[in-house]
Amino acid sequence: AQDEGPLPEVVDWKDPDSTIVHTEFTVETERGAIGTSGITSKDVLYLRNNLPSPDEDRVADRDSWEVSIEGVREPRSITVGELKDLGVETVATVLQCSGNGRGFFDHDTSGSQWLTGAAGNLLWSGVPVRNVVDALGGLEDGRNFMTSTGGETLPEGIDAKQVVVERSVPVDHAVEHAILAWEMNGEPVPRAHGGPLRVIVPGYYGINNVKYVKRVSFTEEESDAAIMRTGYRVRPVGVDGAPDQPSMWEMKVKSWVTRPLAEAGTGRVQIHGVAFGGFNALDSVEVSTDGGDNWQQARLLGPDLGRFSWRPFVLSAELEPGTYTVTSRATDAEGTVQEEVTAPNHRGYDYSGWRALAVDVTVV
Ligand code: MSS
Repeated sequence: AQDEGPLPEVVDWKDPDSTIVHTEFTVETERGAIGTSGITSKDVLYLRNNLPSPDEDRVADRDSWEVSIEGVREPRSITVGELKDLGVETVATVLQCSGNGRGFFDHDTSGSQWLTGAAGNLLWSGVPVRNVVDALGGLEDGRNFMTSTGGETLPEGIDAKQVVVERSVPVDHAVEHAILAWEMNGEPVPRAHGGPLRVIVPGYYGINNVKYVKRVSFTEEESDAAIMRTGYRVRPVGVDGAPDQPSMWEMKVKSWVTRPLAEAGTGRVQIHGVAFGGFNALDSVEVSTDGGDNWQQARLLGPDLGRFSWRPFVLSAELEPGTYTVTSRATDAEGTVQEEVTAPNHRGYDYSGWRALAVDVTVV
């Protein structure tokens, strides 16, 4: 893929050689730029914005950023500074855009033609949502969802519901696992990635991880914002989005090879990649060098950073000169195996099929 322009201003500090600029709102990580240490550097992490990020001056005083907490018995606005005294947790999660892999579908899809690089694995620190709920008197009765609203300034003259980034997720999962994060990989969350405060919903697709969050409301119903009601719904090609279709919530089991991608020298070749269980923990990953006829168990690298993290893997293979179709296939802790082919869906969400994710490698 080729850059469609320079890096957008909000991420002009990223590494231009490790990223592919699709649009001013979408920047992808080069497939070979994912390393083997398990955590993705902010310098290569993908960007996906639905709206321009808030201006620098709105986020300059991070601790005074306010988020309104609603649907609890004692609702109120609370600053990041105050949240820091309610508790802290660190979680490693895969952040993956719903549309990651869209470019692998055979049917025409609108939206960025992401290949493998709308995904990263980050360490987030922040306060567990559960602590915030407890501090504000507990949930009001009958709350089924946690609905989070992004803090962007909305374009004028357009119905806010059509453009606002507002997402609902099942309340039980949120109370058990979600955090309100102010730190990413040991630094304040960069503005482009949701600083001063971002909702992190481990195991859920990127869209649910609302950036620069200004409101967290525990609601009876899902949000009626377009992005929730009709957007990010899995539906047959040609069918309109509707609330009764599956929402892009829980991620699937997935893996892909990151190296080598085209050529390798004869002899011992180290085949690298990343694998994750998505909503469930990862169990194992296999690698094939013959397009899926034969599989070998790969070795998981580095520390196990928990259920929602990805794991780099390596297979050391002895390869004679020739051409090899190299791919990987992950299995999650429930025994679900990464799919071979992903069925078409209208918006081209999460292509995870190992056959299309394969790379042809020539050993010379
Ligand atoms: N948030 C907000 N506030 N806004 C926007 O736009 N986007 C989404 C999430 N969140 C948004 C938010 C999406 S869609 C995604 S992926 C993510 O985010 C991304 O991230 P980063 O940091 O990478 O940029 Mo698809 O499913």
